[in-house]
Amino acid sequence: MPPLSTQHLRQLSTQVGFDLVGFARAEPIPGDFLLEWLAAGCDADMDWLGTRTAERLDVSLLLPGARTVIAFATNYYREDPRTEDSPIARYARGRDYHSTLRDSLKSFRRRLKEAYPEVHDYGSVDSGPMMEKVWAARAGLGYVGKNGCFITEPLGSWVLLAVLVLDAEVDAYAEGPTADRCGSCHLCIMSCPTGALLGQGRVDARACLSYQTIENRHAEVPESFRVEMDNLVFGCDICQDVCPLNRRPVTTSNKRFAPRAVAELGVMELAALTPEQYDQLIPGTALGRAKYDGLRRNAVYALGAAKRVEARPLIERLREDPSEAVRHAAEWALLHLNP
Ligand code: B12
Ligand code: SF4
Ligand code: SF4
Repeated sequence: MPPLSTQHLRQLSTQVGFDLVGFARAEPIPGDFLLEWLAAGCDADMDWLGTRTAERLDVSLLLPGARTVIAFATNYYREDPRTEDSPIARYARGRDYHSTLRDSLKSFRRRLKEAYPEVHDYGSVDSGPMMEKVWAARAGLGYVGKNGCFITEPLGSWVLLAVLVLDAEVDAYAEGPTADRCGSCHLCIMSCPTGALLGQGRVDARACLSYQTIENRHAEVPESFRVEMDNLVFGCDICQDVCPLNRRPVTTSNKRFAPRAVAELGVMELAALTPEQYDQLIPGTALGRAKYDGLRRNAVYALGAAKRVEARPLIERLREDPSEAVRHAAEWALLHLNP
């Protein structure tokens, strides 16, 4: 089969709503980045990251005869004065990005099938066994900054990634990551409140407040981290907010990223969320990953960390909450409110 035209694939990518697209040869990924990170325990308890490592490092195990990996990036930044102070990370304020990117990927695959019925593919958005930042780097969309995020020239790091493996060649491949623009800057490392950035883009998830507020919904958040959660309930954007390469964000026109009503709530309202409000506000967003009790636990920590004395009656009520995590958080927050 002759190589597929990257010009044509770029057109399809734009038609389905991706902002950036690039092409990499489907060569194995050197194991050291992932294996050393796992061996050091940086995955915390996200055990799924340590499974299927062979596939993560070699996409031909996911798609026999893999030749090309297409990497896509979608801008999610949206200026919105009503939600600028939201304690929810920017990427999670609108519709769940997984469904937004999956819908684009599905449309892309449909068009690909129509144009090239003999080509097979394997796609992934976030949860698949693929190292998306590595593929985005290889496909020439940008590079991994010291903040561990993937940084593009036109859109900074306010992008989400998706990848598609093909068993066909394309007519042009990227040369690899774009030039590292961090230089001697280390603002993100200095600003990370919990020391989770280890240098060279490595992130220790155990210390990252994104992990603690989203993935760690069972155990308590370590005490030394709780005090840093004063306006963080779901995810953390600190190391992106301080990055000079994010100083000129571009507002996306994709309405799916428009902040939803939940992003207008403050920490106090999130701590007081009722099950009915949860059912009304959360489905369709990414916030469901933290679950009802996880979100409220985080919000209660945040009230304690910010010493919000006006929240005392609410926190006292939450000491009797059916959720153990919320009760514990309330006990801690009350201690913290006391002078
Ligand atoms: C596990 C995970 C997390 C964990 C661990 C973070 C981490 N950096 O590993 C936690 C829960 C902490 C997390 C947090 C966040 N995440 Co996350 N996460 C992932 C996930 C599922 C896997 C990442 C992984 O494989 N890590 C293992 C390490 C070893 O690999 P790595 O991250 O790729 O980093 C190494 C390599 O890239 C290598 N490298 C760098 N350049 C190159 C070049 C080449 C050629 C090669 C070979 C290697 C190489 O060096 C890096 C350091 O060792 C990806 C989705 C996916 N399937 O890839 C999303 C993903 C990385 N997350 C994403 C987002 C949005 C976030 C948050 C911003 C959310 C938030 N606001 O709270 C934060 C950012 C935290 C941070 N500073 O990085 C986006 C990133 C978008 C972007 N622009 O970077 C992704 C890609 C999801 C998506 N589909 O868009 N996340
Ligand atoms: S997301 Fe927050 S806690 Fe995690 S590395 Fe960045 S600044 Fe640190
Ligand atoms: S803050 Fe500085 S060091 Fe960190 S990612 Fe941005 S440019 Fe690189």
